[in-house]
Amino acid sequence: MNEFLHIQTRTEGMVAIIELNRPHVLNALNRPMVTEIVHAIEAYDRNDDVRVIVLTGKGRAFAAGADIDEMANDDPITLDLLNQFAEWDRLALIKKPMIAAVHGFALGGGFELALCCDLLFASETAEFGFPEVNIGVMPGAGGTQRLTKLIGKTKALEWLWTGERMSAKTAYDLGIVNRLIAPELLMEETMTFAEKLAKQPPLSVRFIKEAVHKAVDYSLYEGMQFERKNFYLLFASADQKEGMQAFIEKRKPKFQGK
Ligand code: CO8
Repeated sequence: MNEFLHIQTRTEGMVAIIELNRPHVLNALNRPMVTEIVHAIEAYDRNDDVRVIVLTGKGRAFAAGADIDEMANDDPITLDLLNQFAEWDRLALIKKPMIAAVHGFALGGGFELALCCDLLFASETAEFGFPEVNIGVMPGAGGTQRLTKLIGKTKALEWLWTGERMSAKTAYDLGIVNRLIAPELLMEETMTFAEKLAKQPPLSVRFIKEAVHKAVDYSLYEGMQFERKNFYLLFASADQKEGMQAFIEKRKPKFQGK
């Protein structure tokens, strides 16, 4: 039973929606909540029925960052022993597509959580940022790395140093956000996309994700070798046979995820 999340599946169980549910503190991420988020995502990653995972927030924020009340009196040794970021690291191993549907604030750890997702759909009124510098710290769950890889060193430094909030439009222009959506249509449009993605052949979707992630971390040559291996591997799947046969027979393919 989750204390800090509201969870449901839609589209015949193919799309899982994980809603952060601590709206009275703008979904500030305390440690048990992060554990719940990671466990819920991992469980859906293992569930054969689920093909796409959507993450969103209840109330007027996606998440306004790590819970400042919880960590205000921490010291470095406590933090090291807690080793809380080991849980965040596991999000990088999720194989299924994850979409963040962001409205309101996505700040600090909340922005980092959104950046752990593969795609980011934002309401036009969403606001992003890394305000950690304003409270004497810095991002700790991948923010400096993921933002820099997305928008480059000089722009990332400016946002990280000033701690200023970025409008959804700016985040879109910088290539952080995939789609800008009217607030009242955010979930509807996210679900339309998620349902479309859920009907794509799951193994292709998974291997494409893996290969694209390697492109971010590997040199072009290493990334290309990895991509090629996954391309060859897909020819062992029933969905490849079905997909190509359906093309030849001019009919719609039926994919089974095998
Ligand atoms: N932690 C704890 N409580 C919070 C947080 C937070 N991050 N953000 C908001 N709240 C609480 C407020 O204290 C307030 O509670 P109460 O009603 O009991 O006073 C309630 O949420 C509503 O907030 P506000 O009244 O402040 O609402 P406003 O609309 O006036 O302001 C803001 C909204 C601008 C978002 C403001 O709340 C704010 O600045 N929040 C803090 C943002 C921030 O600094 N985030 C970064 C935190 S540090 C971090 O994320 C480090 C990441 C490290 C790794 C992650 C590990 C999980």
